[in-house]
Amino acid sequence: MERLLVRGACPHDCPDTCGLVTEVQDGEAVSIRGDPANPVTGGWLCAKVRPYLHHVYHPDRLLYPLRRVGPKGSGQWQRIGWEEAIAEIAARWKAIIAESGPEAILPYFYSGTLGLVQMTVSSARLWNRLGTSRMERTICCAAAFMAIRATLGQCWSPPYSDVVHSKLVLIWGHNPVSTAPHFMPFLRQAQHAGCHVVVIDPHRTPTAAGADWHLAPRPGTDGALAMGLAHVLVAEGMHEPTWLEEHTVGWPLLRERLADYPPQRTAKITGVPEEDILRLARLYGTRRPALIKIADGINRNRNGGQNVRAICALPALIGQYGVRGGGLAYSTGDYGKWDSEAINHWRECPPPGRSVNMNRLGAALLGEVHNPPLRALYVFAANPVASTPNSARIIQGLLRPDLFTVVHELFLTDTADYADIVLPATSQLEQTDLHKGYGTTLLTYNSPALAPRGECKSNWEVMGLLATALGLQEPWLHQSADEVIEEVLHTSPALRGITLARLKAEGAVPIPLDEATPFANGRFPTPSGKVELYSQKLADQGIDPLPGRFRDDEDDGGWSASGGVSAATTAPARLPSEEALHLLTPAAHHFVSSSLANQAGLLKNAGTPFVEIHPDDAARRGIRNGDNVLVYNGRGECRLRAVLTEATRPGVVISPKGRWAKLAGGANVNWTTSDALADMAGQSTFHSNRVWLRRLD
Ligand SMILES: Nc1nc2c(c(=O)[nH]1)N[C@H]1C(S)=C(S)[C@@H](COP(=O)(O)OP(=O)(O)OC[C@H]3O[C@@H](n4cnc5c(=O)[nH]c(N)nc54)[C@H](O)[C@@H]3O)O[C@H]1N2
Ligand SMILES: Nc1nc2c(c(=O)[nH]1)N[C@H]1C(S)=C(S)[C@@H](COP(=O)(O)OP(=O)(O)OC[C@H]3O[C@@H](n4cnc5c(=O)[nH]c(N)nc54)[C@H](O)[C@@H]3O)O[C@H]1N2
Ligand code: SF4
Ligand SMILES: [Mo]
Repeated sequence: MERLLVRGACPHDCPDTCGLVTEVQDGEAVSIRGDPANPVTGGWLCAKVRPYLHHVYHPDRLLYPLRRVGPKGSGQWQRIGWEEAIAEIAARWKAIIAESGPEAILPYFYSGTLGLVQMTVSSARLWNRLGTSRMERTICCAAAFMAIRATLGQCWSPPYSDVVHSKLVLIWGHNPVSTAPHFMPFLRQAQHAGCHVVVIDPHRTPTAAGADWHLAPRPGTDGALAMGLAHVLVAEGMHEPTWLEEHTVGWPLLRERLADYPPQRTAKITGVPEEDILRLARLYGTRRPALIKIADGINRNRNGGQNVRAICALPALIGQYGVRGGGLAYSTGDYGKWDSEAINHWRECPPPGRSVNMNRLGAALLGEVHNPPLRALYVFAANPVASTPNSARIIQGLLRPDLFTVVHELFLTDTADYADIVLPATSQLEQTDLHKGYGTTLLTYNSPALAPRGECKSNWEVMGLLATALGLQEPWLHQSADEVIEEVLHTSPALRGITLARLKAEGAVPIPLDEATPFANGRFPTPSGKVELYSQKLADQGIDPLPGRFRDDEDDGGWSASGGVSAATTAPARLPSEEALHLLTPAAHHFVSSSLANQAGLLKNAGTPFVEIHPDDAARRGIRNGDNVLVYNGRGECRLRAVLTEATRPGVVISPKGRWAKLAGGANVNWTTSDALADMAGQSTFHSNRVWLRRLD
């Protein structure tokens, strides 16, 4: 009997990027566990990925290409061969390119895998070479990235383990118990050593429950809260004027704006009592090192960018950037950057195609994008019907008889249901890749542990087949996965000294960093070399160069959206806005977006799809604990079980993202979410969402 241990990397959209060790016997995976040699993974996997072999060997895995035979969305398929599938796609695309140009084709992808080969390069090279429309990757963290880069120059973050040096941690709009579990042991260690942990989140999450103090502001008001804290810091002389003078740009201007945020007014905007604002400011002004750890919850609303900008000002006010255990932790995404030319090969491609914002997929398919209209869609590593806002419009777009849709997937997802051709994808255990964590500073190689199941192929293999069928000979469209990795390592100055051989031998390899603590040398990679509280770069783009002025965050519930398509069939007519509730749809504990949300064991643990509602809000609507409720607005509706709890603020209801619509009565929360864009970077605004609730009999 042959027994092998194969090292890999978790491909999911999770900052931890765990190392995996798969035990393989006679070609079958028999166990999987966390790599004990990976310093972040520490030998354990989260609850979602521990049963990963059920995912790999799931009876519903797609194993062969399929062609639609019934009407779109009818679920009638015919098995076809790869040659036939690829020939048909190439023929359709060639005709579309000849008639309408390559921009009539849109690739749509996001976070099924975060690998260099199977995501980054697979979403670039072939599409660049063809000159198709480009997808703006804005569903998740675009506003936060733009805000942080504008302020600090780069998205750099300290390692998780540095939190043991913190004396105060503000976890702000982030739920690491679910979304960055390997941060938690370090946080607990810090708490044992006397670190004070404050969670700022409208929801009493498991992370909040384990903190010393939980503050629950109104959703979307974090920027005002940050301005209010800054106001108190200055009013009480707890700021660091010398540091501000030496290391920042725009402090006098920002200081003027703080006048708008005295505690009383801040309390009114945020719903946080005045005395709590004072207490938090005093805590932040006096307990150091003080770390602010944010994630993406706070950037998915209409003021997402400016909210993050305002929070970024706080560590500057008290001189905490560059201090071990202090500063800001968000993403390590800008460390160890891949060389862009190696990823894209732009120099050998036609001029880049136009951009299409991924959050506007439904609108784009329904005519917002024209000249030429979108005629072909190629979806891979994404499940937009379940995970992209305003799902009913997306489905309406996908039902267009003249749209040619290909979906490359492991499963027949809510999106694959509307494809013309479905292609079967390999799982992480069946493919080669390289992963750079966005919460860690490690590079982890993923060796394939198993032969592909059925006729599954990886994203990059399919790109090669399509290139051949389209007559594209460039060698960089036909490299093996290892050749892609070698090219990128070789050309990326930030990854000096890291070779494929080393990655294969060592598992997780640290990215070389100039400083152990970001900004320790006091220089910031902005145009001025300082923290840009005032950002000329933003001003040049027509964006307010200072934080502190926020848009009206009122979502109208989609009732009056121009061209709005409501799927709300059983809902009563529009209700008064006083009865609207603010719906937040954060991460589910047991799934990663909609990935893994078809695993029986995880579904059992997650329970019936639910919405948390404050008992006062429930009473006013005659809703009792356990009732089935209709959650609806002008965009659409879904059915959820009511959970009455004081874990949410009055006026705010909470239901996790990620459910497969077809396993949840035909719709999930994204039937209600808005496809309006935020104040920066075309960011999604999932959390600026007003809904109405009604008890179902
Ligand atoms: N288990 C699990 N892990 C995941 C994912 C998953 O789906 N499940 N998704 C992955 C992905 S794609 C991402 S981007 C990350 C996201 O990681 P996080 O950002 O940590 O996850 P979220 O749950 O989306 O948002 C965090 C918190 O923000 C809160 N929040 C929402 N709006 C506001 C607001 O206006 N102000 C404040 N202060 N808080 C607010 C929510 O209540 C939530 O508790 O997690 C990754 N990890
Ligand atoms: N309401 C609400 N919705 C949200 C959010 C929210 O906060 N609220 N958060 C948003 C965020 S942060 C994100 S990042 C997006 C994520 O949205 P998506 O990127 O669409 O992620 P998933 O829904 O997990 O879908 C990924 C799909 O990729 C498939 N897949 C996995 N690996 C591979 C592979 O190697 N090849 C191919 N071809 N397919 C693969 C999986 O089977 C899965 O169906 O969701 C967003 N949706
Ligand atoms: S989802 Fe995150 S915590 Fe879970 S195994 Fe993957 S990287 Fe680790
Ligand atoms: Mo995300």
